[in-house]
Amino acid sequence: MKLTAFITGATSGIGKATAEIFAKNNIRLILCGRRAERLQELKKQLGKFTEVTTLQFDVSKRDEVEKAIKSIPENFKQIDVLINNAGNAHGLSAIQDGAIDDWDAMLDINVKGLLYVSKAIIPQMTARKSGFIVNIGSIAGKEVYPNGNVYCASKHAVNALNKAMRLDLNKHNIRVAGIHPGAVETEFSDVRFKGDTAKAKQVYTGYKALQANDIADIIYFVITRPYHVNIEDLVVYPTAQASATILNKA
Ligand code: NDP
Ligand code: 8X3
Repeated sequence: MKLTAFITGATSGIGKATAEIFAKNNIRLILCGRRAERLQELKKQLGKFTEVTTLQFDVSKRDEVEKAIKSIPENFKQIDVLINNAGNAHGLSAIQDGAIDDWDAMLDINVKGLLYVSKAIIPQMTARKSGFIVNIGSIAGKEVYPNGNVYCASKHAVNALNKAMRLDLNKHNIRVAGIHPGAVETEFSDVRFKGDTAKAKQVYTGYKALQANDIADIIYFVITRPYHVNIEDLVVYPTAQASATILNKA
């Protein structure tokens, strides 16, 4: 049976790489993000491999989420796999120096956005007694590092929600998995440092960071196990990284 996957944050990085590997393996795709041009380009590229539809919305805007999900075309409506991936860090500073707008963005997008999307999709999974939810957390959800404060809090919340979903959806036969990467070379640091590309580049220099397709491969592996197998929690580091703060840089 052909699977249908709903991927948030598909316009860049881990979400985009996941869309690519899913498309090449004939998974039907609902691709989401705010950047319309990128969504159109993905539809054009990945449409060569599978059926693709796109939804442009901001996960942190509850009305937009509900409206977008209601507008899914009929032949994409049965969602087998939800990849809760959209998210970013905004800023990196001590708690006393943090910008409240950045805090709002991280909690609204990384936590409430994940909840809004999940709330709109879970009922069809419980009704069918089948489905797979993959939550993209972070090592920032497993430990707290200096200046990471609110981003770490948002990813600790994702970690907690991943566990909560496992518990609450267990009796509905729904699989739930959390994947928690260390440093992945994507647009993540450009966003965190608000377009300061030199600073962003620095994050990934002196060692081989994970690449988006390293995580996408793992997501694909996780969702393609036999239905009775649920990989609940994976922490994935680059070899050069031992914790959020220990990096073996040249
Ligand atoms: P990118 O910045 O490359 O991608 C982020 C994606 O999230 C984009 O597609 C962006 O799309 C989407 N997004 C961001 N804000 C919103 C929003 N308000 N509404 C809808 N979509 C949004 O980063 P990554 O691929 O690295 O990040 C993906 C996930 O992985 C995030 O949850 C991140 O926290 C997590 N992660 C990343 C790590 C890293 O080192 N890179 C490590 C651990 C976890 P658009 O702008 O078009 O809306
Ligand atoms: C991204 C990894 O270490 O910058 O979640 O928080 S880190």
